Amino acid sequence: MITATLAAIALSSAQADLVKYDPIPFTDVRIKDRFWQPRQEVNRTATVEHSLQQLEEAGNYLVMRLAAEGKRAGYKGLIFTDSDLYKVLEGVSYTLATHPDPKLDKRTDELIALIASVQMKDGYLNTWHQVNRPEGRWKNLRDDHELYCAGHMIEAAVAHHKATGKRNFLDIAVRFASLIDERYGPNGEPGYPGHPELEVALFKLWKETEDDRWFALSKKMVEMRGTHFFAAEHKTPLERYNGTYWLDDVPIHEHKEIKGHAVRAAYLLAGAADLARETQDPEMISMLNRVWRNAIEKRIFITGGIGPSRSNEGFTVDYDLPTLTAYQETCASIAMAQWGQRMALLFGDAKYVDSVEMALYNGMLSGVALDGKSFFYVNPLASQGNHHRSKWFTCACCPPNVLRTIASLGGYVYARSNKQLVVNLYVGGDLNTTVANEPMKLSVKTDYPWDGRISMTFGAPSKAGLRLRNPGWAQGASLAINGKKMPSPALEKGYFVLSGPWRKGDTVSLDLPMPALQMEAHPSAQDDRGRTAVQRGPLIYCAEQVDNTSPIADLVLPRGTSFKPSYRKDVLGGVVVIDAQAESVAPPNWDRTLYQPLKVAKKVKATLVPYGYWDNRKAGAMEVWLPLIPPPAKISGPSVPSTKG
Ligand code: FUB
Ligand code: ZN
Repeated sequence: MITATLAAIALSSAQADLVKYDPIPFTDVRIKDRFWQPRQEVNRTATVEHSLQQLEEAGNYLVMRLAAEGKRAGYKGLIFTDSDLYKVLEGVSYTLATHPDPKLDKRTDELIALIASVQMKDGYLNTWHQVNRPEGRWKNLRDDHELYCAGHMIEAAVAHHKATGKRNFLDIAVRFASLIDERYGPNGEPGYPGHPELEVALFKLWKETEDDRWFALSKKMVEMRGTHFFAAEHKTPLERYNGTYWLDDVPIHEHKEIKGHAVRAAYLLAGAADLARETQDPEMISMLNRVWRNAIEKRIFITGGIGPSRSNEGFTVDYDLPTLTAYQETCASIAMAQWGQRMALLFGDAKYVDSVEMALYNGMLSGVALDGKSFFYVNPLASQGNHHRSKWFTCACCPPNVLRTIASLGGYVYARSNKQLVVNLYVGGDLNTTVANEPMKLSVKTDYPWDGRISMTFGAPSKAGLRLRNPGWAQGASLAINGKKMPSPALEKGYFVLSGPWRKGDTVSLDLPMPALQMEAHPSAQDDRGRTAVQRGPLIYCAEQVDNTSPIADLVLPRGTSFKPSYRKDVLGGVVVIDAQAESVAPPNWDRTLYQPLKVAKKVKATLVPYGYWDNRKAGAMEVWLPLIPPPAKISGPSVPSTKG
């Protein structure tokens, strides 16, 4: 009895933690800075066209035509190829929302008409199955990605509806969702996607249409997970079933770690966070907290991405954070940002935004070249000079994911409660929205993340309070209102809390000191042991061969060395470069030598650039984690015999 009472108290305290901020849509945020604006511009003017062309070359339109014509041969692409087209259309819709473009709008409508022509009478739509194996429809939810593609279609359709007000895409999505609902909804048979994604998509569809069917369907998909449906589907005896890869190993409420396939895991957790926001299910809330802690304390790369291993595109064990072989799929960084964003809104705690920021400014950004036309799928933290971006991929999930994320980036910047504006990211530009049923106009001047000074000026009077994120990396932030320093501003859950009212022209200035920090990893992270990474603000830096005369492998960055950051217009389109006092120690040659004088380290300057910008110039080695002292030489040859016989 006492135990039950204690459990009830613990559960209701989980609910009490919920704050539930609402996101402010990216369409209310105009980005005008030196960091994101150029990226958004390239995204809109280069990546969109590039992607539409790559879809043509990859066969995405061809397979739509084949399916529309009822053809049964000639398919090109993977089983989830439709999702690439949908993600591109989602990204395109976001650009249409901020930059109306009649030509692009027409092209989009033509593609939507093509998609409509594929849809079967009952609402089904999946080119791979329609062409290759119509009889295999819904037979293998674990692997066949029908529900995953449906999810991406729904997200795209919602984005298109919001951007254009047209229903042409939304109607297709609703028809398909209705079919899925009839089959797998609350009154249907068991089943959930092998690759989560549909869960978050249905949530968006619910918000857009206010049709509760989509909420109930998403809820079922999240809550049923872990009932070993895939074992039943594949007739795998339970004693031989390991559902970890699909997060189907334990009931959803019981997860303790982030595990399995990285993108699947973070998309599912994002869906669970959406659901917990509505149901306030204390066990779901506890699970989210537990798994978040495991992710942040033991499994995330310093660059904000997740998933160390190529073999399962996902997780292995705690602290497995390799550098050269880090997988860190671009989609996984994006998925992490999506999950973190939902956690931040749900719990109203700035610590979640720290992770969102790291994922967006590092892991995600490295996924795309500065010209917006080539991409990383895998994002290692070290390279011997042979890892480069590609124009597209056979498995092309990452490029369109970057496209849609950059196009809608403004959506991560602000949130609101019924009486406060929450500033999560510091991005120069204008906010034009409503908070507490009043207009909220803010003009933000900053050179963040190159500089930590931010000045926010109200363009209209407002009674709303302000919550300004004090990033986890920022020590000694200072705040001023209309030039008058606030001696000790209140900090709550990582936010500086300021109350209104504000007059038009009032200015709040925040100064976040941004020294270059030498970071170290938990000693259990073997690959980072004895090494240091450099972080300045939210940016992780790396040494690239092109900037350095010493071979990258010989560079040593001693503890407490000095750093000189400077904005360099001529480097990578304009970035803050960090010059560091480093040493260079070439590995000794041990051929036929047992002893030799210790090599004297040469003092050298090492030049570091933001990780998100690497591999945009001459190919060469790259390293995020540099040694603090010369690492022991790798040796080959006979080892010392054991004295124990
Ligand atoms: O399975 C669809 C996508 O392809 C996943 O999200 C990526 O990891 C890649 O495997
Ligand atoms: Zn991907």
